[in-house]
Formats: sequence, structure tokens, C-alpha cells
Amino acid sequence: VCSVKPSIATPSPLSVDGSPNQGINRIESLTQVSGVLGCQWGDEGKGKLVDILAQHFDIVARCQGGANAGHTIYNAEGKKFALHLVPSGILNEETLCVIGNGVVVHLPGLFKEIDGLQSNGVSCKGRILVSDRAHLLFDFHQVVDGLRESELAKSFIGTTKRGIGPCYSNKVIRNGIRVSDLRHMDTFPQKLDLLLSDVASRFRGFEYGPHVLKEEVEKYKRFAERLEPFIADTVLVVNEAISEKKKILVEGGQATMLDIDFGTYPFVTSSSPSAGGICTGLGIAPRVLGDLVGVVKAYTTRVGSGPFPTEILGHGGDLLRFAGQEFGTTTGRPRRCGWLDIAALKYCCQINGFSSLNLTKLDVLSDLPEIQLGVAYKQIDGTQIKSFPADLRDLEQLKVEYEVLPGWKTDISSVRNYSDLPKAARQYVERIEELVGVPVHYIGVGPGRDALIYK
Ligand code: 2SA
Ligand code: GDP
Ligand code: MG
Repeated sequence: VCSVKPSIATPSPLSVDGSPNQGINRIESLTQVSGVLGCQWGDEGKGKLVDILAQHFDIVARCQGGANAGHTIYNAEGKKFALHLVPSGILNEETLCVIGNGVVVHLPGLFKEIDGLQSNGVSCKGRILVSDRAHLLFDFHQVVDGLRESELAKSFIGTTKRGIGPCYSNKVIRNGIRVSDLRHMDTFPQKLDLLLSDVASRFRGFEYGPHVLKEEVEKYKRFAERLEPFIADTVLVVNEAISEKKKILVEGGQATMLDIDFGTYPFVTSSSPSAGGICTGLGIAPRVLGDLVGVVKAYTTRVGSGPFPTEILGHGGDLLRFAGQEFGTTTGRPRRCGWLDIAALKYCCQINGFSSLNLTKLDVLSDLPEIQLGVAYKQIDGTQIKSFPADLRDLEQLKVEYEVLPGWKTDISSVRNYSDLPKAARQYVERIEELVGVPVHYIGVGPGRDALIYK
């Protein structure tokens, strides 16, 4: 299996003969408001593409999810950063990073992330804005996340235990606490007391009393002071930037197959990582949204429970996991691995209307003698299933029809031109394009910034 040592350069603006290269054309032709979204069950490598594209955008914005996300990127010196709440544009000094209203924000986590970035020489001052409408995710949400998972016993979801579901529950039930509430410390204790009392009455093991509230309120008074310079009406900021013709890149967390509506419910996250989540999570109009790039791994991974039709169990799955270093960026959990699932990818493209795809981690398949491609779903009686099943039982019972393609058995991690890829690798990419009907414009051949082929 080929090694995955990151290389360090950023994409060169000029090709060897001095003409602008394909990469810059691809990036510069992206629309004023563009987005990068996950096509599978997360960890497709969205962070890497966002970091690369961010060099050509004024703002990078997150619109949903929270610190459940784990986006791994490398700076120009090859130093690794794992981001959770801070958008992956942060390594580009000119980029403003926006945490939109649809994000759930755990302040201790955010501050820790900012401190970590600053101690590694990344300046965050004046470069991160947090929406005054975003909901605050408290430590107790994380505790509740764990308690709910324990209650579910064998049917646990496999959440990241970062409190995401419980925080969005409070938002939807309408007793959540928002960033703007930090400006009203007179009513803040009462709101927090209601939430904590509610948890204490629901979960017997949850200890709660006046001392706990007092401590938490004191902590949040300090947090409120520290957060103040970051707080903004990001709806206004983003819309004004759009009027001023600035370029905005939206960074999706998780992915469509984990979407609360379109994913494999209930084994999903609690937000909308699909196109619709961009408008509700940032407060921008659908008509300003332009290109959406779907990020899809050359195989499939999933962390947590739930249906996974093309999963490879046993040794084959272990091989892919180690070749691709498939371990959770946030929790370190081993990711389940399987073949690329075209039926799920088509469903995802239908929902999001991608203008192009970024096929990532093609290098990871380099040692395989042959590659399987899940091309369709069939019922047990052999009839083809036309749409992605909503029903978990249908998903568990279906059969996947596979095509077998030849492997290339060559290290491709230093290839930078599409025409230099081995024929079998090009065949694999082109078969995917043909089946899905969306062009692949970017191909990842390593984790580093320059390990990208523009097609
Ligand atoms: P949650 O915590 O409520 O959002 O979990 C619900 C489901 O969503 C999945 N989920 C993820 N899947 C892949 N990657 C995620 N981020 C981390 C990463 C995950 C990690 O980048 O590696 O470190 O484990 C992510 N976040 C949520 C989760 O596994 C549940 O299936
Ligand atoms: P995200 O959540 O979609 O941003 O993805 P993660 O960062 O959680 O996981 C993707 C992992 O794959 C990270 O460790 C990346 O550094 C790495 N990665 C991204 N693209 C490539 C690629 O093309 N090849 C290889 N080998 N690794 C990649
Ligand atoms: Mg991730």
C-alpha cells in the first residue's frame, strides 16, 4: 500500500510553460458563492479542498453541525491541523472565517481550538466571526449525548458524543440558549437553570444543584467577555459581502448520507449537511448559491452504526482502513470501510445538484489488483431498486450489484496531470463520471495541499 506522507506546496499558479494551469482555471471559475459538501457518510476530505480553494475566496463559512466535525488539513510547511469548529479557511491569512447561525457552538472547545491555532502561529484575531444567532452547546449537552447513547444500548447511534443531538433538540424545542444571550447575563442564569433542571429530571444519574449553576454561570461570564469581539450579525456580514462582490465558500460538515432528512435515519447527525442547510444555516438566498462541489472518497467509509450496503467486512476492510488511515479525526474511532456506492452517490447528486465532484484518496486504492464498484441496488428477487430506500429494513436487505475494474498497482501519489495517471486509474474515474453524470474536476492523490490533480 502506498505511503500517505503529505507533500507541502500549494498549487502552482502557472504551469511549466508559463500559462495559467488547469487548477487555477478550475478554481477561479467557481461562482461567487460556492460550497463544498460531503457525498457519503463524512470524512471524504472536504477540509483539504476547502483549504486549497480558500486561497481564492474572501470568506469561508460553516453553516451546520458543530465540533463533531473533524477536518484535517496541512499548511504550506506540511504541519497538520485538525479543525472542528473553526472553518478550514483559517490557514489562509486573507480569509475571514464565519461560524454561521446554523452551527452549534461549544465555547470551551472553540477557545481551545483557537489557542491551539495561535500557539502554532496561526493568527485568529479579527479573522473569526461567530453568529449571534448560533446556539450554545454546553458541557451538559455532551453528558446527555453519552447518557442517551447508553440508554439505546445495542441500538446506539455511535455519535461523536459532542452533544450535537441534545443541543439541536433544545434549539427545535425552543428553549435553547444562543450566542446573543451572552449579552444578557441578567437572564442567562434563569435560562440555563431551566435547561439543567430539565436534564436532572430526565436522567437520574445527573447531579444538579445551585452550586453547579453558580459555577457554570461564572464560567460563562468569562466566556462572554472573551467571545464578545468574535460575535457578529453574520447574516448581515455575509449578505453585505455578497453585495460587494466578495467570494464566499461554504464548508459542509458531515455529509448527505448523515443528513437528518435524507440520510439513513435514525443513524444520522442532527443537522442538514446538504445544500438546503446552506441557506438556513447562513441566511443567504437560494438564488445566490452557485457551484457546489461534492466531495467523494474513491471508496466509502462510515463511522458509527447504521446501514452500509457496500461495506467490506473482515480483512479486506482492515486493509483499506490501514491504507487510508481511516480513523476518526474527532474521536479516533476506526472507520468502517467499503467499496464506492454509486446508488448512494447518485441519490446525493440528485439532492445537491453538484456542478462537479472531487474524487479523493484515489492513491489509497493503488495496491489493489482489482476494484469493485457498487453500481446499483437490487431486491432479493433481482429487481432493480430505482431510488435510495428510506426504510432501514429495505436498506439492510438489498443486494448490491458490482462491476469489477482492474487496479493499477502503481504509486500515483506524485502524479499531478490527469494524463499521467495509469490507464486503469483513468478508467475508474471515467466510469464513475459516466454512471453518476457529474464531472470529476479534482482528484486527490495524497493528503497534502499539492496532492491534487485538476481534470
Ligand atoms: P453526532 O455526533 O450526533 O453528529 O453523530 C451522529 C452520526 O453522525 C456521524 N458523524 C460523523 N461521521 C464521520 N465523521 C465525523 N466527524 C469526525 C471525523 C468523526 C470522528 O472527522 O472523523 O472523529 O469520530 C462525524 N461527525 C458525526 C457519527 O459517526 C454518527 O454516525
Ligand atoms: P473531512 O471531514 O471530509 O474534512 O475529512 P477528514 O479530514 O476527517 O478525513 C480525511 C482524511 O484523509 C484526512 O486525514 C486527510 O488528510 C486525508 N486526505 C484527504 N484527501 C486525501 C487524498 O486524496 N489522499 C490521501 N491519502 N489522504 C487524503
Ligand atoms: Mg472528518
